[in-house]
Amino acid sequence: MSCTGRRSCRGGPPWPPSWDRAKRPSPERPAPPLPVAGGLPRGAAPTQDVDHFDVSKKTMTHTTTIAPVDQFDENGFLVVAPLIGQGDCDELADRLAAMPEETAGARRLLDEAWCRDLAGRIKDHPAIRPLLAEAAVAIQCIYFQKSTDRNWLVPFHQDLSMPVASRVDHPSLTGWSEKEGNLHVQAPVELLERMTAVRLHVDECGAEDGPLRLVPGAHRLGRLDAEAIATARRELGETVVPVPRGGALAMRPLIPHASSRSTGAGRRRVLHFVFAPPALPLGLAWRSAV
Ligand SMILES: O=C(O)CCC(=O)C(=O)O
Repeated sequence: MSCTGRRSCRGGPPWPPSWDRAKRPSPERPAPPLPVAGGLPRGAAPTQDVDHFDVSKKTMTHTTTIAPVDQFDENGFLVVAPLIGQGDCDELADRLAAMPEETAGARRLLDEAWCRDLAGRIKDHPAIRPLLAEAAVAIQCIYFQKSTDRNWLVPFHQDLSMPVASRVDHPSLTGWSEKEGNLHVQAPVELLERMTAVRLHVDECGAEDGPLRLVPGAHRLGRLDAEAIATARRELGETVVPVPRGGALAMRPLIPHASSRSTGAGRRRVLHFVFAPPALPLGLAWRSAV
């Protein structure tokens, strides 16, 4: 799912659209560490306190860490690892291997019963549920495969389009397009802010396997055109996000992201699920809602 004009997502406000809402980086405020979660139930305390006794110094230290759900809100992404087990990964790898080669890049995986089951499991996972909108549904699953034989890159963009059942003419609904026979429209920002993508990695994805690069915190800036994304990258920096096999990268569709070609020998297979609120405004309906 991506902005139709990847290199130029026009229509965004001029920079800085909501600079006061984003945290301005400074030399004293280095880029945040890569957020990794093991799981936090909905309603848990926003911070976690850890007491630690240092035997050699005979002193007690007290550390307060930011809860995963708050890291997700702040940075716009979170690595959840593991999300599924190694046996599950083997099963998924067999399933994907049995699919026609052209399925890679396909956007209609939710038509498959196994994929709908998997979407349900992901949605109910205790580390994922707090990152989703209330009563969220899976609206799309895209299969991405990258390897030395099938190598590609994606420049920085935001994911703005969503698959819907039928066309509704309304001045605030723009960017209508058809992808693989499915109608898509660019979602209003208020909806995009409540959507979550969960990218499940079937293979280990290291720095040389073409992982996503993200601009932490820039999901709070609304829709950005190419120039505003470039400014955000300069101001906020970018983070390369490796993900272990069976882990997932949860991210807001509005976070600017890119990925480079793979330079390694591995294969990077990803199932990219998109979760959204169940009801749509303006008389729209989801193409699929699981
Ligand atoms: O998987 C990737 O490397 C890129 C995916 C992407 O850009 C997208 O889902 O919009």
